[in-house]
Amino acid sequence: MQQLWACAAFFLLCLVSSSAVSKTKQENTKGDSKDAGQSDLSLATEYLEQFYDLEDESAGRPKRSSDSIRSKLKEMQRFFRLNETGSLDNETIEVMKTPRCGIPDVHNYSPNGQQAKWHKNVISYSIGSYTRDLPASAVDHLIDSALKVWSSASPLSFVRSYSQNADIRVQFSTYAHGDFFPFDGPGGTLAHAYGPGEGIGGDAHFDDDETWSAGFQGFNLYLVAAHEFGHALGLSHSRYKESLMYPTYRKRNTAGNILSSEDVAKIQALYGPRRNLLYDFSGYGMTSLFYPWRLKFDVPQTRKEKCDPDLSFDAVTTLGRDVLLLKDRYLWIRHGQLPDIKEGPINNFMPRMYSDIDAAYSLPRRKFAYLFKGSKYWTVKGPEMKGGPKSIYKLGFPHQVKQIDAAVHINETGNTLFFIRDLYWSYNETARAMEEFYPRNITDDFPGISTKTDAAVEKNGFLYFFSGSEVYKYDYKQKKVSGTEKANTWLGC
Ligand SMILES: *[C@@H]1O[C@H](CO)[C@@H](O)[C@H](O)[C@H]1NC(C)=O
Ligand SMILES: *[C@@H]1O[C@H](CO)[C@@H](O)[C@H](O)[C@H]1NC(C)=O
Ligand SMILES: *[C@@H]1O[C@H](CO)[C@@H](O)[C@H](O)[C@H]1NC(C)=O
Ligand SMILES: *[C@@H]1O[C@H](CO)[C@@H](O)[C@H](O)[C@H]1NC(C)=O
Ligand SMILES: *[C@@H]1O[C@H](CO)[C@@H](O)[C@H](O)[C@H]1NC(C)=O
Ligand SMILES: [Ca+2]
Ligand SMILES: [Zn+2]
Ligand SMILES: [Zn+2]
Repeated sequence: MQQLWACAAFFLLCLVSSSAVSKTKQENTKGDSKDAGQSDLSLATEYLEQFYDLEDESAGRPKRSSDSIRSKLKEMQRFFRLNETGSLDNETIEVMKTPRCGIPDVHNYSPNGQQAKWHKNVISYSIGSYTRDLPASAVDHLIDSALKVWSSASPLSFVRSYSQNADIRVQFSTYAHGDFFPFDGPGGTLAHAYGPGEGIGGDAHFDDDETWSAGFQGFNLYLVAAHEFGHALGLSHSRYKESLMYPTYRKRNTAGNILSSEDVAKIQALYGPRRNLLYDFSGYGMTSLFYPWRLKFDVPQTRKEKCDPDLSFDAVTTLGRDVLLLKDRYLWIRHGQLPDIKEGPINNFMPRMYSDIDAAYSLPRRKFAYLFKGSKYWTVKGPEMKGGPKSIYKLGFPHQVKQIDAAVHINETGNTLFFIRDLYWSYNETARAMEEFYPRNITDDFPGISTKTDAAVEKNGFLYFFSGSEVYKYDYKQKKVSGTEKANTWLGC
């Protein structure tokens, strides 16, 4: 009887699935085939922008050529060992649709020509938030097991911490969660992690719109976490399908060893071979053996004291719901409500950007920020700079201008204001041209703003001018300063 039911159910399933197949086939032949081609093309360009550094077209300024798409496509096909056709064949589309890690395949973890690594062997980790899919104890266990994958192949060991300052902080989030990598709902990107470093360095984020499991349903948390921890320790993506560091997800047996010989070689190239702590004392300082925590202080302490009353900023901009604040080589990202702040050296968020940004602004309708340094500016979307630096003279500045003090986009007018000493320029983002009759005198148009401006940002209908450790809150409908505050209140101090 049970068997009969199974058969009946199976038969029904067959009917349903074959009708589903013929239905989609009909739709395909009936529907405009250009639509399918179009959606594949937009999938492909988004994919290449996210993982292969393809320049973003909607950044406006320079047009992207079909040649650059073709060459990026070939680069992607080379990475995945597909035929390098430079066209969107079925295998290529298939790979692009496979759920994967959010870290680019061309991500450069060695901005200084030196691969980032932890300069200590005992690394702390904390679990800041949990998924709804699994009991907390199961998450604890899977995270612990995923770290053991690496400690069993290297001299590293991992200790659980309950502090905000753990080296590797694990969190589950959906969509925008306070860094440059918003998640994308079910499928697509599963997780991402930052390479070794202060602040956000080493942290691993998991998309909680995925179904996480300890087995074969949805995505296996142990497998994905072990991959992400590879990034947290300094490894980049592998082209070898057998490697744990291969970018796309594949269901596989989790019982045995999940590292390929390449994964082992890469982790040992960074940290050396695994040592048996009980017996092998060779080449291992007695101090570090008996006081492993001492090694923690090998990491240079460059974190800014954010509640210093004299703290000032070089540049401030909103980006979606976030506020980015930059100072020297440090970046804070304030996500939504205080006190959710992510922080770290700029190049930990953006591998090719280092320090001393002069000004920054963002266009809310496009999801871009522009960062200015000297006579150059960069476009930022996601974790990557989009293309190389561009010249500010292309925006219409005269050559006497060598540096911009502050920039702010005014959402209501669609113009961006650039502040340079006691003058300001107005750039029309729709016309992509500097407005006529500028520059104008700042003090004439912004009464009360007379000192040099370090940074400016618009928020909730007010303009905020940062000058040293002071912030002037300017009401531009009333044309007057309506209050002042300390710059560090923007970091919740
Ligand atoms: C590559 O191209 C050859 C010949 O066109 C074809 O036989 C093969 O299946 C292709 N391989 C892949 C991975 O697309
Ligand atoms: C690619 O897929 C389409 C539809 O899925 C099919 O019609 C076509 O024959 C496939 N092409 C190749 C080269 O496999
Ligand atoms: C910008 O202005 C548009 C209308 O001009 C409005 O719909 C949108 O909410 C504003 N965005 C922000 C971030 O203020
Ligand atoms: C910006 O340029 C557009 C198109 O040329 C124009 O319609 C608009 O009025 C300009 N905006 C401002 C604030 O001048
Ligand atoms: C701007 O206005 C102030 C006050 O009126 C004046 O002292 C200053 O010289 C002006 N700057 C320029 C460049 O015109
Ligand atoms: Ca996702
Ligand atoms: Zn990855
Ligand atoms: Zn993230």
